[in-house]
Amino acid sequence: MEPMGQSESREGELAKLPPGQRLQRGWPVTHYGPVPKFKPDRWEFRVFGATADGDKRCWTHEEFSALPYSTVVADLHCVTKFSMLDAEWGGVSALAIVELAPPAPDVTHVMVWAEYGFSSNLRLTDFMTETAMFATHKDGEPLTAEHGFPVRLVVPHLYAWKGPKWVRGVEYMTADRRGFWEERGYHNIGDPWAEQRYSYQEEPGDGPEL
Ligand SMILES: Nc1nc2c(c(=O)[nH]1)N[C@H]1C(S)=C(S)[C@@H](COP(=O)(O)O)O[C@H]1N2
Ligand SMILES: [Mo]
Repeated sequence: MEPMGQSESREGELAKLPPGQRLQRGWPVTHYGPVPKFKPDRWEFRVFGATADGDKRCWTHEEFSALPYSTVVADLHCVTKFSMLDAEWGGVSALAIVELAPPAPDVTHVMVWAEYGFSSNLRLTDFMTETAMFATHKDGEPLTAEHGFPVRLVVPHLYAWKGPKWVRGVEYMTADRRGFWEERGYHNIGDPWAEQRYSYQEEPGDGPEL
């Protein structure tokens, strides 16, 4: 018998893995392209598109840092099949952003935009979940540059590509449009529990025509 440490049992950990995923110790860096350089005086976080009042919202880094801070403990599932469990993400919840910048009633999807034009689309219902978070911190420490400093999105119930690092804005949309990886063969919805990895698995209604 193995001694049970203070961390949870191996069985408990394995039960948290979506199908086809394996446990990852440590935190690898996974993304396409270079790590952007943070320029505090040029940085802003924008909410635009179909807002309720038609106006954009814009926060400087200082203003964004002063928004309500909360934490969520959640797992990260990469479609390349590793999962990192029990990260504590700190930052501004997606629900807080929606409250500060309400979408128009006919908004169905959001596009989350990051540096260099990286983007990911989400259904509004996936975006507006209690655990979706614009994270600035992990386990109490500010994010490092390669993990998305100053802000990355985490949407724990979807594959991790749905959470851009280096986020710069949110676009409210009244129709769905594919983001960066969704245009390049990845599933439009990306539920790891249903193993929605690739766009060829999509059912009618899961996404816009390819
Ligand atoms: N801007 C940007 N964000 C991104 C990606 C990317 O290519 N560009 N890759 C995603 C993928 S596929 C994963 S698995 C996670 C990895 O986050 P990590 O490097 O902090 O582990 O970032 C996501 N966010
Ligand atoms: Mo990934």
